[in-house]
Amino acid sequence: MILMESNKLRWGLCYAIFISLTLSSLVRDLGVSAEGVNPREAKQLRDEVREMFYHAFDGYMNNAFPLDELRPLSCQGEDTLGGYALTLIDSLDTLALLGDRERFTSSVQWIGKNLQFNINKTVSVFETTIRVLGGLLSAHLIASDYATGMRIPSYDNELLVLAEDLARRMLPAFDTPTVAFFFFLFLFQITSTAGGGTLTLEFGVLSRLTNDPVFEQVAKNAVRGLWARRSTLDLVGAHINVFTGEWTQKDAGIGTSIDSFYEYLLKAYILFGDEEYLYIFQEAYGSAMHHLHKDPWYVEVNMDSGAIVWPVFNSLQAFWPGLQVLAGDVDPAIRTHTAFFSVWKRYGFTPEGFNLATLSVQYGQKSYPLRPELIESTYWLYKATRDPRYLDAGRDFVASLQYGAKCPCGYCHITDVELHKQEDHMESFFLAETVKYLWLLFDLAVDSDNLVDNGPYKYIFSTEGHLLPLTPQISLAREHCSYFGGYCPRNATKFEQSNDDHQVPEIELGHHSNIYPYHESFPVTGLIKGLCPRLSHAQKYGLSYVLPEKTEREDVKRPKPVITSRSIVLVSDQTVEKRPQEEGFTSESEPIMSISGGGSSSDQTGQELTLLESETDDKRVYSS
Ligand code: DMJ
Repeated sequence: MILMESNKLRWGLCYAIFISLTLSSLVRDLGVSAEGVNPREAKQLRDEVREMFYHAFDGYMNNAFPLDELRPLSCQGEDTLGGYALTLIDSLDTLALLGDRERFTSSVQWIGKNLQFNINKTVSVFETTIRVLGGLLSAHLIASDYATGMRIPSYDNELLVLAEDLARRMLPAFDTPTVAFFFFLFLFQITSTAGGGTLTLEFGVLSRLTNDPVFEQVAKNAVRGLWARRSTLDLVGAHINVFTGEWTQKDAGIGTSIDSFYEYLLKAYILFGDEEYLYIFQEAYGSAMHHLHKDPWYVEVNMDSGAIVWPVFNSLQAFWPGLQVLAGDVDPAIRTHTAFFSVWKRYGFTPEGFNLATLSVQYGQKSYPLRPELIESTYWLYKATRDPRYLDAGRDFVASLQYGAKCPCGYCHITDVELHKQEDHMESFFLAETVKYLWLLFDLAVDSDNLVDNGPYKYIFSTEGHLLPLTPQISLAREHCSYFGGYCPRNATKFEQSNDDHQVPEIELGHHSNIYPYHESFPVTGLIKGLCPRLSHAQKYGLSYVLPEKTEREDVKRPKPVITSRSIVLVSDQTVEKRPQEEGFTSESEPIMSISGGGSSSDQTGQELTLLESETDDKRVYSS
């Protein structure tokens, strides 16, 4: 047994050295750009991205609307979600961002008059929330507000009414016969962690706009339910059975099936000022950086043992550096972006999976379905650092899309990044996110004169790229740790302790006038617990979370809270816990690495829900 373990250890160490040597040369070889983008070229590129948007948007409107999505090769349409003119809804706030008052107005008016949800449909709760609900809410917030410069005079809350109607139809997905044990339910037994943990922004905004707390509550309980089932390593798995609470897929990672769970923890805190999300984010982020981060890459590990199961980069991981910028952890974000971008440079696109052991495209994961994540992170890093290398990366993205993906009526998925073969499909997120982040990147370099970077509010992007403003109606937070989230650079902060628990203490950011002026290597000093005044959530409220009952690992000797019937419990004695970052990270302390093949990299498996209109009363009947 001991011999086996030491053999494994030897192999693990060899493998680690191999990985670090080969990958660093890959990054070195492929991460360099030719001549930098100058201001004139940035303007041209911004205009080119605008044309890209209209090539695809007009292609959709002329050939597919009112169906959900465009088939850009054959110039036809298809219903892919629920038959709700999905691409139009997903495009609304991009139209507003581009300043296209005419098309924004006519689109909002068409949707207000024609869209209805009283049709029997089977839909994905996750996709419907992030694409349709999020699209309606962001457009409502723009169309109803003078300050955005895009207010529609005749607008009478039509999109908000639709959003509320849609969300109410989804509410039964959160009912559960085991409510005391588990706070949420989806009618399909298995949900991805991202599927259950990516509803808080849209449902929270809706609650604050309608003054009905139910939406916010159910979404928050879903997060609590997931977090309550975390492993002793503070990791969550990829899929969970919502009836039994058992993880059906125990691979923990930052990409496929989990990604936006992390994203929404931090963003929900920033948008709503709700410290519970920050507390969970800090725990989850700290653990991810400890167990999943193999600088500059991220791997998937078994959530219980921490052993590597997937040494694979998957394209959904590429949002992470952007999230790290939002959290104020910029240095590792820069390194990881360079690594991820090296994959793009190698193929001209990022494949869904890239094997870090063989340094080749992961079998069965060759496609690039026009995903935005790497571009999103590029925008955030440019915003944080103003390093021109990110504009150079932007130019590469444009070139790849123009030469490889452009097709007669829009932009095509790439089925194989090595062969650059096109497929007749264009996901709505191409217009909601991919083009939006590209345009924002170059606009930032030109004049930043847009709603997001120079608008009346600070905005949070939903995971679908929809703009959610920190207005007083939505955000209880004042200018607290917003753009530095839960990870504040210590020397850029000033804490004002307040006796009033409800008052959010203010933090002064080192670079206040512009959110992110030039990057000077943020001296990130570790997790700041709770609010920036260094009070942990637990210290402040005496709250902790139920953990699954299981034998504690020898090496995880953290005090566990008392279990009660609810997903939060009171604990009297809270000691400040030492986080993994503070403990230091050495490769010697890593678990033995193992490699396994096969598997899939599908996107979040949206739990499905059939919406049936009841004949007899106002109560809707839902079946899967
Ligand atoms: C989008 O629908 C969202 O960004 C989601 O969070 C992940 N998948 C796609 C983009 O790749």
